[in-house]
Amino acid sequence: KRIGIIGCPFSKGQQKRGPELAPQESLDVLDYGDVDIAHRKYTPSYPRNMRNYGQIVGTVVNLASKVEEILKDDRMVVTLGGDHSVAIGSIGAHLMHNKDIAVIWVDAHADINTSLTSVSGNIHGMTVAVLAKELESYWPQLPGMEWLKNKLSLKDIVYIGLRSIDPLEKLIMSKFNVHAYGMEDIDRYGIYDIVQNALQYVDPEKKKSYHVSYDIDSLDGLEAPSTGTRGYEEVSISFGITSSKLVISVRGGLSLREGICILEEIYDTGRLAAVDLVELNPAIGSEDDVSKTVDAAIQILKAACGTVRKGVLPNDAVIP
Ligand code: DIR
Ligand code: MN
Ligand code: MN
Ligand code: MN
Repeated sequence: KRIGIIGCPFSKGQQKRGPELAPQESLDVLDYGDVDIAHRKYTPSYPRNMRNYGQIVGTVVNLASKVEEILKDDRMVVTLGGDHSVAIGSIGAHLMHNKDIAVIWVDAHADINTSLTSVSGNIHGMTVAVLAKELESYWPQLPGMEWLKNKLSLKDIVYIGLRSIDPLEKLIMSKFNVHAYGMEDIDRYGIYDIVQNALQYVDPEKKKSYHVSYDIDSLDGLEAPSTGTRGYEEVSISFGITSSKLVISVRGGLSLREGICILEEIYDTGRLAAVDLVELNPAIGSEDDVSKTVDAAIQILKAACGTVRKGVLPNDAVIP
């Protein structure tokens, strides 16, 4: 298995890992370095309600050309974020390389807001909508995104692990019949069956090139505490005549084992071409929290690279 690894330390601090992803000698991992982060500020036609648009446009273009280079070298691409906006670049490049892709979006969130539906203005919550062919007419002009010619059809994406969706995101998903498995579906059917169903839905002919976009906040906060938005939710509480809004973290995310299972099963298809690992934020939490979260990310990436938990036989060895 040949792998190309690329760092895109956009906005949330740098995550550069490489050697620890090569647990088996059969792995050939090449580090393609880090993407240049753009510092372009204001563009005349800066779209409204899209924070840091100029930097994001500049960065994803740089990332896209690296990702294309790795795919051309016939390696599986591992993109280490960075926040989830980097998937505009990685998935955009995958689509340029091969139009026939299937995206498995593992996340607490759907990231399918447009600039007009987003409450936060954070572009990491808009990534899927930027990429989606069906949503093109719902956007204003997006200068600098013209390179994104082959868009993703919403039929070619499936979500796993959702637990925090904005009402207008839900409206978009139901209008376009976007296939999604929430935490309750995983409770009901178990992660193994959910993954098999997801793959059957998104790639019935078993020929697509898979792109897994893995947001670490899909994991429960106990497993991966160092991330920016662990499925945040606003609740109103009232005390007599006064009421106030409180932002709470939505508990009840994926276990690490469920996360590992998703990648193991997709690896088993033999067609996993690209993985993004995003939203790991070492600036959040204690040192312990950070190392726990990094460990979780590494286990997930190892599964994506074909690690078998019950072990593999060494080549031509005999028991001494
Ligand atoms: C919310 C939160 N839906 C937003 N989204 C994300 O800001 O659009 N948090 N992705 O990680
Ligand atoms: Mn996300
Ligand atoms: Mn998320
Ligand atoms: Mn398996």
